[in-house]
Amino acid sequence: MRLFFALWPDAVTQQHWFYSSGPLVNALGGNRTPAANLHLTLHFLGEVDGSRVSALTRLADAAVADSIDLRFDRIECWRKADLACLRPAAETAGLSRLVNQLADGLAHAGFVMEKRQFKAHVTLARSLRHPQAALPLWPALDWRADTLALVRSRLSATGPVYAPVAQWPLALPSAKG
Ligand code: 2AM
Repeated sequence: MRLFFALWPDAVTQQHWFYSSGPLVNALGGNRTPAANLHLTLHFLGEVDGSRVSALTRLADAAVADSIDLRFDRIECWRKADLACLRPAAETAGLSRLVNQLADGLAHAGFVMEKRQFKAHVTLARSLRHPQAALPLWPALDWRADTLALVRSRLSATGPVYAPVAQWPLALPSAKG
């Protein structure tokens, strides 16, 4: 099955991102990501044998971290990937830590890692007809990411459908003693 690790927003957040970015994204003329598919990928794993899923859940158990505060303040168009995405205002130490912890766990468990450099983003649309330079998003979208998910991607007649197969709560920093 095709799997990836992601920070997974709740349905209300997905809807909020979808509708508040609508006017800007529609002007780019691409295929929009449905609200229910919006997420922030941490590690794309590709095809994984079902027998390896427990290794993934174990390494995520070990990597679980604090919740992560992000502020998305712009929409960027990435020419090479031909997509438009939400981008955070700044790199977040907590996010890099979680990405690195998962990377260590994946390497240790023998998973082949993606070569591309991690750049936090939420893909809003693909196949853009009118890409533009970065568009400021106002008001910015503040998000406390509190759920790490192992997500399955399946192809349907209308495009990919993403569904979390396992989730881990990220504790609030104050919840730690
Ligand atoms: P993207 O939005 O930047 O394309 C599911 O496909 C998720 O995994 C998407 O968020 C996608 O990122 C990410 N991903 C990373 N590498 C990928 C790859 N080689 N093929 C498909 N998706 C990939």
